[in-house]
Amino acid sequence: MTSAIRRSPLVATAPYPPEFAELYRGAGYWTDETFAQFLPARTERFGDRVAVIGADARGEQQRLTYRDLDESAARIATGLLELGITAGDRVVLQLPNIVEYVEVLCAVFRIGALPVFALPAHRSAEIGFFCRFSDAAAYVVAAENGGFDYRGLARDVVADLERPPHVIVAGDAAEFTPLAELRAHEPAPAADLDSGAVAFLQLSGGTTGTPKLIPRTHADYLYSVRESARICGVDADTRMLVVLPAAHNFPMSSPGILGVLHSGGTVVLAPDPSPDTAFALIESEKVTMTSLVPPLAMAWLAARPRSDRDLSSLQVMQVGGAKFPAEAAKRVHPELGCIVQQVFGMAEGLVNYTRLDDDEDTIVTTQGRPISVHDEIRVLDDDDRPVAPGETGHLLTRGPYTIRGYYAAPEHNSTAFTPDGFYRTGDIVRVTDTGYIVVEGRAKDQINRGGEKVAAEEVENHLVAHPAVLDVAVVSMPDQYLGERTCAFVVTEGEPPKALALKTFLRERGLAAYKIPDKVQFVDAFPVTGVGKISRVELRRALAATLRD
Ligand code: AMP
Ligand code: DBH
Repeated sequence: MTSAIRRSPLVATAPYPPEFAELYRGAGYWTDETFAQFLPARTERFGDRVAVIGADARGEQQRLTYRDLDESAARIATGLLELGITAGDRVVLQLPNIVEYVEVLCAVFRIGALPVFALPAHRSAEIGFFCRFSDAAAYVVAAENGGFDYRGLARDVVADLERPPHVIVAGDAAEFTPLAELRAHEPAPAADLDSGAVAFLQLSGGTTGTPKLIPRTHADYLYSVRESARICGVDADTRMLVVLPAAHNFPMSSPGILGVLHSGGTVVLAPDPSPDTAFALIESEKVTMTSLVPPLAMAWLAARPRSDRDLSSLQVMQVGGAKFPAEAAKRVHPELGCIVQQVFGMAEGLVNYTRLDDDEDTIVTTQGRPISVHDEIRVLDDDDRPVAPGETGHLLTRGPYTIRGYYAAPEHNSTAFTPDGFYRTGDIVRVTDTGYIVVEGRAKDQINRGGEKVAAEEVENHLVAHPAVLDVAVVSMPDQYLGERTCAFVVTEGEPPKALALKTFLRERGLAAYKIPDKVQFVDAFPVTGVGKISRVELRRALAATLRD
């Protein structure tokens, strides 16, 4: 076992200014509740109700009541403390949609440690970065999932780190610490924490060379969770199917797993996102609600005529993460029999919902309106001047649950936020006369692959490490199914390598599969303007335009 290492404390960058903290507390938005006490408090109210249904790491089907979940979390909490992991330490969580995800999440919260939310798709490049950058004390994985062995990934990650984290494994742990061992303890009490403190680090889809981590506080996130649950009609009778990766901000908090647990409802974890699996679970567990990205919603629409499953319990299908075209949104109610709710959100904060009782036109053609009257929305032109009402421009926002800065990224923060604390979302929007937001495009250098975000610069940095590559620009290309896919324009030294060789190169560098370019296009040189020099931003735009023609 790794010896206990004292981890550096988390330096909370860019906290909310005191006058705003006072405003949000005064309005009752921010309370004293923390994620350490969240589950114990719900267990007092909802003890015998079923909290989570799903498979465990060994593929056994589990149904945990609130009391079961709280008991597991409390025992695992002691196990974590015994390993030397304490309040404020960072714990990289990389678990698929299994019940252990919710147990470990609640255990980490209970001791006041900070989850860092990795996705199952991440590989050594991302996980190594999260561990190093957050100085993680622990890294939690499932032994194996979807044909991939996460213990092998853990070996690669640990071998590369100066201060390796404890590796904790759900399922067969090999040489690492089994999660089962952590459970074999007496329950730990819930930590007493300040609700204004950072509760976890969430991931941003990012636009920069390295991923950005998002510090969210107990008070700000719980406010968004409570209000989301209210807006989306979540209550103790809600049975939510979690199809998207559970650690993603959307299925976690909009209103997601946390919104359901807040309300005493039941979370049903889908082991895979296929319509067959989802339809079977909707029928057998009488699911009332789910959240999807547009390509999955399209797949459900396409699969419905072939399925005789009873989906009549499903009341609400939320769709977000990328723009859901109106033509598709229109089909949901007639073909699936449920209300569609558009969700335009970001892990940095701001979340917009169409309301369940909005008229059809609003639901189908807009991406919703903000959670809070204190969500401040600015739509600005390229020179940071407000556009005329209803005109299209850059969306900036500030509010009671939107961060004021990324974790430990002062330089990036100086451009990603205005001096008065507005977050530059990079989204191009217009606001309707009823205050609803319509997403019209994007200014940031990101590819949105059906809800999976890829930062152009991150992929470019990996590609230029190839010895034959002189220069590279990664851009989006339109795609019927995903909305967008990734294309890398590459200038090489001498004879270009095979596209496949470049993709293999990226995979071997440990980049998540969804970031590997869908297409590699070799060019002799990049287009230049009359001045002979163009910025990378313009270059990406020029190249993307050639794919659209
Ligand atoms: P992230 O900052 O990585 O959490 O990703 C949030 C981004 O996803 C937003 O800034 C948008 O670019 C995009 N996004 C999320 N939901 C929607 C939606 N419903 N329509 C269009 N874009 C969306
Ligand atoms: O795409 C997102 O990041 C997102 C979408 C919908 C999100 O973070 C959210 C809702 O909370």
